[in-house]
Amino acid sequence: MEKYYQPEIECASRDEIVRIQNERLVKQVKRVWDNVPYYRKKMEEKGVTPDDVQSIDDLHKLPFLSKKDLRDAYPYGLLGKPLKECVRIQSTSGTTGKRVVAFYTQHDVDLWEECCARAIVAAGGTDEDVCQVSYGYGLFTGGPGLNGGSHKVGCLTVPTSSGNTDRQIMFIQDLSATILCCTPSYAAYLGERMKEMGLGPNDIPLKAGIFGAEAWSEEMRQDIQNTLGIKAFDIYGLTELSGPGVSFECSAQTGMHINEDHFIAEIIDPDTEEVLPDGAQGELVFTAIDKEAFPMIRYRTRDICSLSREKCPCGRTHVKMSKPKGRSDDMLIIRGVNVFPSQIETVLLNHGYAANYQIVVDRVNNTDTLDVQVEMSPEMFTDNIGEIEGKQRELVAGLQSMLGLKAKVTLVAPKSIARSEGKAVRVIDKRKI
Ligand code: DLL
Repeated sequence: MEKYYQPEIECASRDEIVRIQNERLVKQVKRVWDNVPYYRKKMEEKGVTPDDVQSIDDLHKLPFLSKKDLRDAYPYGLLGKPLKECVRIQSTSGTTGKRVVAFYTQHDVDLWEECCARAIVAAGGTDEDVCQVSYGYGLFTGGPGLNGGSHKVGCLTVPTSSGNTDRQIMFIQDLSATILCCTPSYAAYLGERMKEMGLGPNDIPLKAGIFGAEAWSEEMRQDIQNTLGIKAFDIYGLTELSGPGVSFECSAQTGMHINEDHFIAEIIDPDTEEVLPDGAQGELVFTAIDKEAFPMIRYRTRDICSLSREKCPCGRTHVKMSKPKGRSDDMLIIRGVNVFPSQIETVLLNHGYAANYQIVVDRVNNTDTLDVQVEMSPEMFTDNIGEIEGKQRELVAGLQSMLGLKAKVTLVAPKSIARSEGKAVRVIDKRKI
């Protein structure tokens, strides 16, 4: 039987969801107009006032916010509440430019943790469970978010944070952890390390994993499910909107329910900014209608996916987003062809490789080059050059048919590509250097 953390809202009728969204959106726009001069100026420039926004049908009139706005307004320019009322910050890793610093009131922390609790219950979690949180703790939102959600559900929470893989496996065994929360790449690495230690799925009590913070393919899901003997659930979120739990997967495992009582989702064409209909693929845009300290309106995530309102067998009524296939800023343009790392991952896993790979892009004599370095597993490892070349040719053909582009494939020795304890770094683009 499907369980819910907050059934009255997770399974609310469409009319009820729209009623909540209308009410909260109107209030939020007024609050932001009154308290956030940065966004008020953007509204004025677009000729919109709070009176123009009477319901969610008017959302399209409002200006977008982008990462650039966050940088320009850093650190306090988008605060929706006096600092005195804020109780926490979290921050992104800031690999591209300035870090994003997001602020939370206690209300914001509570709603964030509730979203994570919904995700844990959707993955089958109850107060009988032991939930090991192996996302990083600290400025990154993964650890604190799932930690808070786990408390709310009443699980025994094991805050291992990331890293120290042998100790992770020891705690899973000794404390009988039933739910594991970490990035999918770290889950895959835990599985690999278990194999090396001679442990199989029956040697650990895990039943479910809640994996997110990076794009991962269906093939990778199957791999992790088999190695760890669990059901693997996707969870999505971003620091700007609180962290993990903006959306989460249910037992159907066919997309993530967006917590629509807190976040209104739109899909836009990233070039024309036109709002696209359900089912169309485009950039995901969110409006946080209930957050106080960092009230993002029409925030452009750069994540590429589509929305579906098809009835879900789990009973939840909130709209579902497809697995993001990558970020529009992760998209590589190679000799004019759009390439997402997730497409390459699909080909590799379909050919029996694990998700240990690196994509190196360069420009030689004015032509882009795509070199995919893939690790052989210990079982397939060979030093027979002919055999290796045969395997490489197979992958070149597989990539050619998926991408419509010729890539170079280099098979490398087992364990030669660095493992990640958090978000995996898959792409090295030397063209920008
Ligand atoms: O990664 C929050 C999070 C923590 C989500 C733990 C899930 C689990 P940021 O560091 O701000 O926040 O990065 C946000 O990560 O815009 C996506 O590009 C990517 N992302 C997050 N979850 C997924 C997912 C956290 N399930 C950025 N699938 C987002 C694909 C994801 N990409």
